[in-house]
Amino acid sequence: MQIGHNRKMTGAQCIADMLKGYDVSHVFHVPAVMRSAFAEMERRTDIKRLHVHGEKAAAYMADGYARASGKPGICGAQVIGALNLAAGLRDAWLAHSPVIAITGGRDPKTKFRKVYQEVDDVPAFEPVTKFNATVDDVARLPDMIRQAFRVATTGTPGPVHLQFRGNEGQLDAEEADMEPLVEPQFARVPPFRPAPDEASIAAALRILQDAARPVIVAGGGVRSSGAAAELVALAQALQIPVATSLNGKDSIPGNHPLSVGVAGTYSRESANRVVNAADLVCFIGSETGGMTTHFWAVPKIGTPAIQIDIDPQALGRNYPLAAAVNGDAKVTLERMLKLADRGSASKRQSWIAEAQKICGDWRSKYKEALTSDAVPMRPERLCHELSKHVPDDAVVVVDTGHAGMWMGGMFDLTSPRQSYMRSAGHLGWAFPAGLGAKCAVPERPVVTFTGDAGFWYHIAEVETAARWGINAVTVVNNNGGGNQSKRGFDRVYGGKQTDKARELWTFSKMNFARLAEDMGALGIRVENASAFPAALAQALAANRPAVIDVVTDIEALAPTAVS
Ligand SMILES: Cc1ncc(C[n+]2csc(CCOP(=O)(O)OP(=O)(O)O)c2C)c(N)n1
Ligand SMILES: [Mg+2]
Repeated sequence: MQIGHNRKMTGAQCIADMLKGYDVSHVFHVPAVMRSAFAEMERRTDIKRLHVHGEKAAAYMADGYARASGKPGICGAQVIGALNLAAGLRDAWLAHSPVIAITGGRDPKTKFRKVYQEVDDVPAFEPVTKFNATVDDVARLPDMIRQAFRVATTGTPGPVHLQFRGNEGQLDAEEADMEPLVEPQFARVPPFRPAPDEASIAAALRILQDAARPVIVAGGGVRSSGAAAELVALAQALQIPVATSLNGKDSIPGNHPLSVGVAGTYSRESANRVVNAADLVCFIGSETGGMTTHFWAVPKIGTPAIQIDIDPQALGRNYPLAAAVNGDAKVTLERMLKLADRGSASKRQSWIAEAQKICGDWRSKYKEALTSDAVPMRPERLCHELSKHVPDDAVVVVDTGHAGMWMGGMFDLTSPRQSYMRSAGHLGWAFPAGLGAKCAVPERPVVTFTGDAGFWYHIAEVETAARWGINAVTVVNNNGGGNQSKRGFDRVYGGKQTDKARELWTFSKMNFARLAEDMGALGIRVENASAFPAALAQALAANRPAVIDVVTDIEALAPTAVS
């Protein structure tokens, strides 16, 4: 398309052409918003317009789509659903996921007249967006849509909100002279790969190579930069153990000899032990936030540190730095690899042996639980079965709470082609996010892991998955309650929970396989560990969405972090 070729068109035509131009394949929404634009999308494009059951689920689907593909995920709601949608952006905000939310909003003609369903929604989007704006004139659609994609994808990615005038965004039905120009560069993360200055790279490399016991902590910035291969290559060249954050778990396969596991709070003991035994920590694409550092105890503040990040404001936020490198993770690691002194690796032989012994000790400690035949099943065994049987090009999507703890700690990725995406804290995120991921990468298997409390949140979307043929596999760790809460209630009830206490965190026993079948999905109930591999194979081969309902032990508690 050429610049300066305005022509008369409707907002709806402009939106449809631009979203197509940005390579958007799906839009997730609850009616009614952008009705005209959705009709134009049907006429002018092959964009799928998924009508779903709730705005929060729509936002989570867009988020899962974005994290699986790197392309902004688009979701929408009319004015009355706007805050439900805003609530769903909270995880995308915490996880730095590029989601673009479009809502209907106030019309100057009816403002302040107690018009039906209206409040001023814009302020509520402020804490969960990088850019939060109104489009009041149809002629502004082209530049505002471009700005939305630009902001969502650049620097540290994140959500954007555009409110279109009219409770249903009816501004899209108006006409103006417009040019639906797109900038394909901003259709996907990362649009730029800023290279750090050479002096900062040299300083960081010198410190890393001098260290006898360094460790790398790789975060979500490695996954959004697509820098996993470069990270593993540098770790190998210099012989440095790699821990990851939960968000960066797919930076290195769990079965790699240099992988020590996920560090922090929802973590694996070996990772925390290695990080705390290190004499230098190199953070790459990590916020150094509370979860990754177990609230700044892993590593302890004062441990010598270096940091690489695309966001200069992240550098040194929590750990004073011996060297700070500002740039894209992939180009930085490529450059470091080129300059690396491989001869320096030999002095780390004993450190690598120590790290591997710590990992071996972890495996021995948990071997019994990971291979347990107990009925009801142990969640550790379920994670172990997933490590063994998830396909090597799968996208693994994981909820928070115990789901995050079990899978963060006990599950291993076994191939660099696998992806791992996790809830940044919101229970119920994973199931719809897994559906969004499947929309983004339909050719790849998607396996979601959630607890039963997590699954209940958006269970209606099983019907959406069946209606749209979104053939993701959802594994429900079904223990009949939100048992991550058990410890806390044990504490307030002095260690002796009564039946009344259990009312606070347990549910009725449910057969999710049967519910799933009723909604058009394949449902499989697993009550015995030995039945799981065949169930997973059947679910992956089914030509419809599948729910594997795994009955697990309500007394099983995930190990807490060591520091
Ligand atoms: C939106 C939201 N509300 C509440 C919580 C607190 N929370 C964390 S885990 C959990 C219970 C999880 O239950 P379930 O998904 O069944 O997993 P389980 O602990 O039983 O394995 C709750 C309520 C949260 N993380 N997010
Ligand atoms: Mg549960």
